Amino acid sequence: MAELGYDIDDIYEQEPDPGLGNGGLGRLAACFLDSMATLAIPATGYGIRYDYGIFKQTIQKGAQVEVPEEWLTLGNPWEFERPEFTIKVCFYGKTAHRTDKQGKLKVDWIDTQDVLAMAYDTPIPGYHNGVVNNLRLWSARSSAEFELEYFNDGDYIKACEDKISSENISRVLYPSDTVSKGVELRLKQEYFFTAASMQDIVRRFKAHNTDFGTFPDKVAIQLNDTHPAVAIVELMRILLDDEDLDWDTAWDITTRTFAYTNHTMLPEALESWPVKLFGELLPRHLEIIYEINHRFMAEVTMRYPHDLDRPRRMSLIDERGARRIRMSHLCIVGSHSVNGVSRLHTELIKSDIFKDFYDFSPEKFNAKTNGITQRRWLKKSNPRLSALISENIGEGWVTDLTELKKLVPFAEDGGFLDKWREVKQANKKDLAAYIKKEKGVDVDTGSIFDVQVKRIHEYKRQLLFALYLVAEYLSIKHGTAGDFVPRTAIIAGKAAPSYTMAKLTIKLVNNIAAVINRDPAVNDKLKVFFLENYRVSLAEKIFPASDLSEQISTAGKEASGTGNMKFMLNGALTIGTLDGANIEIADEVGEENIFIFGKKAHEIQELRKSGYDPRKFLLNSPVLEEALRLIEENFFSPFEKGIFNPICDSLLLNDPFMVFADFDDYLATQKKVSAAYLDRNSWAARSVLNTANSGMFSSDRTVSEYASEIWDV
Ligand code: HTE
Repeated sequence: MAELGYDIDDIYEQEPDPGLGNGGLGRLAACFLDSMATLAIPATGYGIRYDYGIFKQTIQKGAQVEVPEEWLTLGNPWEFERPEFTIKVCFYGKTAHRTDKQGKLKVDWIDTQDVLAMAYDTPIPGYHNGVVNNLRLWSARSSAEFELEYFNDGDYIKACEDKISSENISRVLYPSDTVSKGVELRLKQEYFFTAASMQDIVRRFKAHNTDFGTFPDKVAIQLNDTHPAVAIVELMRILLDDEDLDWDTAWDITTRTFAYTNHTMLPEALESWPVKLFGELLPRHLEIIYEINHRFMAEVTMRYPHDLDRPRRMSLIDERGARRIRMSHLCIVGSHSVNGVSRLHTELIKSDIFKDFYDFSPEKFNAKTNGITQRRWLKKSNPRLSALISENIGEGWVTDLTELKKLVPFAEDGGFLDKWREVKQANKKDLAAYIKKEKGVDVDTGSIFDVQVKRIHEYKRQLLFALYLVAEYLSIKHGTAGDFVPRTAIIAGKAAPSYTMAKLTIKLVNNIAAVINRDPAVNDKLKVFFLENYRVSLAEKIFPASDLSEQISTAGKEASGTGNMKFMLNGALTIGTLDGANIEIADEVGEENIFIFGKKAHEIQELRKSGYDPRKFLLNSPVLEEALRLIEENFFSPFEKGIFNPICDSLLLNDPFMVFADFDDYLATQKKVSAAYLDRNSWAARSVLNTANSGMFSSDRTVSEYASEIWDV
């Protein structure tokens, strides 16, 4: 490359991220693909080949502006087009019932409008093991037959319009994380990739097998949340209508094939589709759902004959108001396994949102704590730390992360700790250079790099971090900060374009940053940066350079988190609530090496029940009171008076995420962090212990558990 006059690092920077997901859910799937290939598990990942993945975030006057990212326009060399695997997917139409020659009831789905699914394959190599798995993504193409009909009618323009609209199915990723938008195109996307994938799976099975009774022995399908839930119904349709099996046989095959992972309990994320919309788009599938529900309701009634409310609560159909199909209920009933993504999250789904189902079939429920791939999140993204680790304990950790335990004794080795700090320092210098390039501001690499990177959401409480930064700013201004330990606060993340409060949070952080970074009185002590367009390639620069990981969600809300694990692996210490996988991180690293604060999940529940009054907490916290007042009085918005009122009002009046309830404990814990950082050697030792104890958070461990406990592969 050098001979040709190219710098390989410039080339890397040109490479667009394939941003085909929103946040942790999609990234987890990517880590799983890496682990499945590395563990030599024969597996395929299925999804949509979006023309436009997650939008590119730009910041204008402190606010997020979304721009489409053209990741395919310069060509994508990592994929193979596979026109030979093009599949027809049907929509709309109606069902026709008849009796066949044997007198059996048969159903035909007729007068459909069809779209083609074109396969694009991206090879997923395992690590040094000769295994290559496949990620198969579907792209929508108009179907020739469907066009011809119109062309024959002589309506050329209508035919072209329909061609365009059918190809829109794979045009763009819906950009809200953990919020379900009930729009028809989204349901079309879900059925489109699901139906293509099911046909692909059945075709491959039939190439080598004739007896569908063995289907569950050959095939396991893991549903990544409810987005592909309709796959359960599609397999039933194939087995009943195409393969002529009877209901009980088809249902037994289906439930032994599917397993369901729930990734969140947030009510706004739980998918439900209006029966009317669903029935128009997929009339045959609605009939099958009714039959599944009919039989399931009979079972529930049989089990609890005197409990009239239970069938209503457990029904696949929500009958309150305009009827809707509950996709999570469909997944639970149609699967042999239901799992949560951390220990706490699993306990909560069993006792809360899915309690009735846990009572009904407790054997289905299990926990699979998330993990991350160390090949990307340490070996590739942090080459300096990787080299230091391998020099001392060998390279075994690359495929067995528990090997990192061998680092534990090094936490007491002064010479090693020096080298460990040099690595962190060099990584911080790299990130400082990036920030200087992006923002034009100098960064003190001796300061604590205090980082919160994730989607912007009220439950993740970026506002708690922002209020803390305002409070620190005030304490420096007042001269009450004592010997202040310098901090560089780094925040990044995308807001859903329609999520007003999240976008306003970005604006607030940027405005706070503008004031603080310009104020000479605090300059060598505190800096705040919002880094734009958070994505995997930016994350790879941030984790290796982080000292402190902010994992401050309202307890009970973050199902797991996976960023928390990436920080830990790279030697950052965590400040966090007892939420999601933070609890398991604390268990692994020991309470001396993590900064836990705030109300626990059950305390949050109790506070909610007894009536949370934010003002009570505000009255008892002069620091919080002053920080909030500064925002209210437009100190950070002198030219846009009142813009942050919605934030202040929400925190003050009815905040379901209880920011004020945890503020004082958070502030006190941040003071402990600063004090701890002053002792550079003991901080480095704790940093080593974080990396050393992160072994269980490898996605290799997670995937092995899925393989042996759910898939039996
Ligand atoms: C959880 C996160 C968890 C991650 O899955 C999440 N769930 C969703 N997105 C996430 O990042 C999600 C998105 C849309 C619909 C439903 C759920 O919030 C992987 O680490 O805590 O399990």
